Amino acid sequence: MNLRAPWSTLITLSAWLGCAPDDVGPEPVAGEPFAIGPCIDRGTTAGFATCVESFAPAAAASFGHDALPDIVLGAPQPPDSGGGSLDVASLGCGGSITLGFAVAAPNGPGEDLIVFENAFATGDGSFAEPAAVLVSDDGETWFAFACDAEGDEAQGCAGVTPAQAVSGDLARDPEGSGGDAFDLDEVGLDQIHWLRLTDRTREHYASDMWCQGPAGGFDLDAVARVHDP
Ligand SMILES: [Ca+2]
Ligand SMILES: [Ca+2]
Repeated sequence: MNLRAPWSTLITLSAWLGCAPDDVGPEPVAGEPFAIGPCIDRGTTAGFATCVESFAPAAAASFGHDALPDIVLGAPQPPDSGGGSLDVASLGCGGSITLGFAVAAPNGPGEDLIVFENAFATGDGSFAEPAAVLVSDDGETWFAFACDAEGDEAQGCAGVTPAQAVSGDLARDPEGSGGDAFDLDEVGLDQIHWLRLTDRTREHYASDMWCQGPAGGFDLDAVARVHDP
């Protein structure tokens, strides 16, 4: 029967990426890590992260969690007006999420990855809820981009620059996408399959002011890969 072929393909791909079909569920529990899989190529979303490998939000955070994993996969969703997107999942202060790419994100010319949070413009910059970015090709050895979360501009962190993209194609072009872009040259990798974000909002503000409630900390919209393999 033809039914066997796609299922066996799914298992093979998922095992290779470390997201087994059995990883689906259970329902998110605030403050407890869990995995959502499998990490399959979702076709039209292949230029973006295609699975959530694990999620460990802060206990208070819950915004968008009922829509995981889809809410953080595929292209970013720009806001209708004013502030940042609400098509996000909040990590809470110190929370972490690990995303997978069924199709590797290669190190091409210039920037290679773009992280979209819902930062929005203010008088002299943006309202940022920064996160440190780590990447891995095999899911075991991780490389961190330098993130100066305690600095005024949170240089090198995600969650700093407002999104500008209004389409999936534009969201993969750092020239017009907005968001925060990262070049794999900085960590010396030829490609990656995994990207981890760890909230650093508490460190950025040196207080828990933006850690409270269901939408505290970094709010993840999407992660794009700039280049095709
Ligand atoms: Ca590059
Ligand atoms: Ca935010």
